[in-house]
Formats: sequence, structure tokens, C-alpha cells
Amino acid sequence: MESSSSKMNHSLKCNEKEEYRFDPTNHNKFKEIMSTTPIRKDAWGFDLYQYEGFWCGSFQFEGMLSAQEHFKPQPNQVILSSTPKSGTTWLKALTFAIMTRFHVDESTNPLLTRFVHDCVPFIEMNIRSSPQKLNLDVPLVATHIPYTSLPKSITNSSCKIVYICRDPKDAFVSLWHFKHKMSGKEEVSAMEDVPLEDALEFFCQGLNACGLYWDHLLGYWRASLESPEMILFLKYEDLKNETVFWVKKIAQFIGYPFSLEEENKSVVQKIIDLCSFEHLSSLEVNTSGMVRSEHGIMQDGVNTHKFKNNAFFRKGKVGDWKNHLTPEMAKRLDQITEQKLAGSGLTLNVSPNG
Ligand code: PAP
Repeated sequence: MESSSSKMNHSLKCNEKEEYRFDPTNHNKFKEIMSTTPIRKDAWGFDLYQYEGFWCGSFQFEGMLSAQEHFKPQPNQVILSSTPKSGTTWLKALTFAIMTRFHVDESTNPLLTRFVHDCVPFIEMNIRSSPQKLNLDVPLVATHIPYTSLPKSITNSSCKIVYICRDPKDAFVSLWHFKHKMSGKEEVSAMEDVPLEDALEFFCQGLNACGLYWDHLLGYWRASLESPEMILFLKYEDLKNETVFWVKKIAQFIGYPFSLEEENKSVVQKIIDLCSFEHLSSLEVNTSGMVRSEHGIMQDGVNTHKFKNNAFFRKGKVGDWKNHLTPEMAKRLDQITEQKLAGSGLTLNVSPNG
């Protein structure tokens, strides 16, 4: 533990890169690659590029190419990975709190005043054009990039990767609501342009920002079997049901284990309370703040969409899909889960249909 914490810069601060610089040299190069890459639209009309077996959102695509070329892990780098809407925000908060606990406590943690996604950046978004400018004090970053497309600097390193997945039914419903908020509409009933049925069709075909949901999971799952010391594979539902156990497991895995003294002082529980859905979603920064430019949709360096930070906090529950999906829709997702995962050894906490 000493070694992990001493390697972290003690003047703790979040990433405060207000300015999002656009590097024209890289941009032109990536534009050229993009111009020869197969392109489709997702259910909401956003461009998707087919690359290395996955569909990739236009904003993430350039960031991913840039990360593949430039990302250099720090010593003791920890990487959080997921498909969208699988618990990334929660995992980011918990891991950030675990890694910073020697310098700040539950009353001074930057999570109280900073948006979670500003405390822990996505490598494919924040380093989109100027990766060398990512000046982290906490060696913690996140990504939605599929395993096979991760920068080689990560897969060839001894970085620890923590992956989180979720029942695809809940992830899909969460994604549908999120896209709705991204497009600036507050009421779900107003989203007549993309009915749930149509969005499901795209989801089942992998026409999403990070490609086919199940393939993303399987990439990390197989890698975790090959290198269990490098990849910890988590499930959102397990984290919900046995939070103390999994928070301790994450801390141990990334090299920041809790001491007996800390456990006796309820440090684990304090971190869990700090990062709970109820607490984070009630903080002013998360209710009234706007997502900063690097999380918006960028086109030619211009942020064309902005949305509220609260788009990342909706219900935070297991099984909310039951309030949205018909039994047929749920069955379809469960059947794909069964088929795709057959023989892989991976089982998901898929809550029963009906
Ligand atoms: P991202 O991939 O865009 O970063 P991500 O954080 O993975 O999104 O997923 C958002 C989901 O996590 C939301 O689920 P819901 O739509 O079913 O409610 C969000 O509410 C949930 N979430 C956010 N923060 C927490 C938290 N602290 N605890 C539990 N769930 C959370």
C-alpha cells in the first residue's frame, strides 16, 4: 500500500484541463483514416465507424486512434473499462475514492465538488487530440474501447484493468434514456423519433458507439481468463448486492488494500457512502452542472451537444428494464446473451423475465 500511494503525486487535484485543444496534424491524419472506414448511423442518427470488428462512435473513433498512437500508461496505471451504461460512473467514483483516501477523506474528496467524469477521464475522449497534455495526478483513467482495440501500450504493460458489465437489458434501457437526455429532451414521452423497439434493433446488431454489447464483454472476459492478475471482471449487480466485498476486492486488486485499522475505522463503508447513487446524485455538481466539452459530441473541434451531468444518474437500480421492455424484447436480449456467452464460462446476472 505504501508503495502504491507514494507513487501518486501528493498534490492531489483533478484533471483541470479547461481548454480542449485541437491538434490539426493528428486531426487531418485521422480524418483520412475515417474517410476510408465503413460508416453507418446509430438509432439516433450519430455516425458510427466500423473498425477492428466494432462499430465506434465518431467522437470516440478519433480519440481511440489517438490513444492507440499516443497513450502512455503511468507507472501503476489503473484502467477502468466497460461498455456504456454498465456502471462506469459508479466504478470511477469508488476507485477514485479508494486511490485518493490517503490524501483526502469523505469530507474533502474532490468528488464532492467535481463531476465524476472530470475526476477520472476517458482516454479516448480527454486525450483525443493532445494526449501528451493529459497530466494526471492519480494514475486512474477509464475507457469504453473494446479489449482488442486497446492501445498496445496498455495490453503490453502491467497495468491493472478493472472491467464492469451489467445485465444487457438494464444497460440497453439506461442507454435509451441517456441518448434521450443527450439530445436535449427531458421527457421520455417526447422521444417519439426513436421508439424503444427501433433502438433495440440497433442494439442487437451492435450498431452502437462501442459495438456489439456481448462482444465487448467477451473480449475482456477472455483476456481476464488469460491474465487474471491483470484484469478484474466485475458485474454491476454483484457490486450492488455485495458492495463491501467487491470494494475491498477492487482495492486489493489495484494495489491499495485496506488495512485492518482502516476497516475498524469504517473507511470502506465511508467510501461506499460517499459514492452511493443517492449521495452522488444529490450533489450540486451532479444535479446542476453541465457535461464539459470533452464529454459532448465534438465535430471538427466544436462541441455541438451539451447535456447535464445528471444524465449520468438516473435510477441506479437492478431490474429497471421491467418498467420498459415488453416480455418479447426481454426474451430477445436474454436469448442473445445465452447464445453469445455459450461455452465462454461467463454468466451474467440476468434478472428473470416475467
Ligand atoms: P457511462 O458509460 O456513460 O459512463 P455508466 O455510468 O456506465 O454510464 O452508466 C450509467 C448508469 O449507472 C445509470 O443507470 P440507470 O440508467 O439504470 O439508472 C446510472 O443511474 C447508474 N449509476 C450512476 N452512478 C451510480 C452509483 N453511484 N451507483 C449505482 N449506479 C449508478
